[in-house]
Amino acid sequence: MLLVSACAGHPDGHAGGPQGPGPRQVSGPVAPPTALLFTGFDENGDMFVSEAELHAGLNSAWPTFADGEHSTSTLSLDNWLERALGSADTELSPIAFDSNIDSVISRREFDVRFAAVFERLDKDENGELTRAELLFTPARASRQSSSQSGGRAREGRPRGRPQRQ
Ligand SMILES: [Ca+2]
Ligand SMILES: [Ca+2]
Ligand SMILES: [Ca+2]
Repeated sequence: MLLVSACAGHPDGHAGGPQGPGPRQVSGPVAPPTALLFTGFDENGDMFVSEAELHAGLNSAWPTFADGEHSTSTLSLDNWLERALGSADTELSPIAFDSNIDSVISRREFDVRFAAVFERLDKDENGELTRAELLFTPARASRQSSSQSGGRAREGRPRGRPQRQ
């Protein structure tokens, strides 16, 4: 099934090539899906995302997808997250939001989850996110001990998109 396009044109055959199908090496910092969403909250354009801007952003986002004023279905949230993040994200998955596991996301659960993510990203704890704080520098291919940030013990995770399930 994967062979369908291989015989289409090119008699000189570009099959394979030196680069191969492996994952692309990323050497510099990258913006994770969360960063895409958070930078969009920077309403005054000063390149920082303050807590006030986060709340304002969540306030305006909520009615665009939620089924109700105070709660929403996980499906609606999931659809919105997909648009907002452009990719699945374990930290901002519907499951991560639903802290009481009732399959409904309350407005409070929504806010609490984002506040937690904001706090984690705000490394210097000054109440606003810089672009630098939103970036993520992938660990080198070599194994690194996670002694530095002391945060999540998730080393050995396969490269590529993070998935919990
Ligand atoms: Ca700002
Ligand atoms: Ca819930
Ligand atoms: Ca900060």
